[in-house]
Amino acid sequence: MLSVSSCKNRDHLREMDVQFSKEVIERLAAAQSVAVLTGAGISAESGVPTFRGEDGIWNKLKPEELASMDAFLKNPDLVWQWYQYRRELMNDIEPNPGHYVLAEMESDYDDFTLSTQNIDGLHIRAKSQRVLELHGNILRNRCNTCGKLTDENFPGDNVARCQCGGLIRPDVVWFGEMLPQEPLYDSFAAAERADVYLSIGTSAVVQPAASLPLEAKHQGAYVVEINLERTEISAMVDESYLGTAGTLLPELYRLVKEERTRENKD
Ligand code: BJW
Ligand code: ZN
Repeated sequence: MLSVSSCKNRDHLREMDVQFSKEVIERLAAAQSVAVLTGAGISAESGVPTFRGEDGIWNKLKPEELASMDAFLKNPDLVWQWYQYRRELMNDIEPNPGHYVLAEMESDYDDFTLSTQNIDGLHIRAKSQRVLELHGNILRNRCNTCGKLTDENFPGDNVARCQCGGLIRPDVVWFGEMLPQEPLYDSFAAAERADVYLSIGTSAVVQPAASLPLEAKHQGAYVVEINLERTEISAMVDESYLGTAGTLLPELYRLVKEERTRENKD
């Protein structure tokens, strides 16, 4: 069993040795408002490749050549094929314990907000009721001309066309594009009122999502990061735990529930 120790601003180097601080457990047990930002790392254990880092897909491919409007207009079929390939990769994936524990937390807290940069829909499949998808969803498409959204699946390697004649594109947010207004607004509002903010499996380099944990910190939240490695924000958060989200997050929440039970008995 993991033991509890009080430690701040400390990286925990080996997952099996991770000791969650008394402070994070107590703060989560007492929190009225909790907000979370997830990134590709939380889905890595489900088999979805991350973008950056050791096994990141962008070690081999340049993002601006595929995830931008310029790229799409220059070579729509190539960009379409890239997304068809990634949709295929996602056919057989399932949520993992990291996704499931966030759905459980949502039902335990009165004020809980889950913002994700992921486009894989795994939080929804893990039964999180309200997921603020900041970068869209790869399972949806929309017309590049009239904007019509569709869940229709368009097979094939050539970009599909809308009834209006426009090109069909995945409903994801590319570089240089605005994030959807309402989820973005709600994410910042949640960061501002959070007692505890969790940043899980994100390299925290892509704006504006990467500003959420720091905004939370600025507004007084206790900010905790879980990631395989140190990130851009590790030095600025209250605690940074190194390890896999699918193991550490359920373990952390198990300790929080234990703490609640203890408090109720006292
Ligand atoms: C584990 C793990 C395990 C692994 N457990 N952990 C300079 C300053 C500020 C901003 C900019 C700037 N220059 C340009 C910008 C703007 C730009 C930006 O931020 N660029 C930066 C890269 C510099 N941002 C934008 O363009 C955004 N729009 C915008 O700003 O609009 C306003 C505007 C408009 C016009 C002009 C100017 C301003 C839009 C950003 C859209 C991002 N879209 C993508 C692609 C989506 C579609 C697709 O999938 O193809 O979204 S980019 C890609 O990165 C994807 C992700 O959601 C996003 C974030 O990545 P994430 O989730 O953090 O993944 P990774 O791979 O980076 O990290 C994974 C982490 O997990 C790693 O740290 C691992 O260690 C860890 N990990 N396994 C725990 N098991
Ligand atoms: Zn159209």
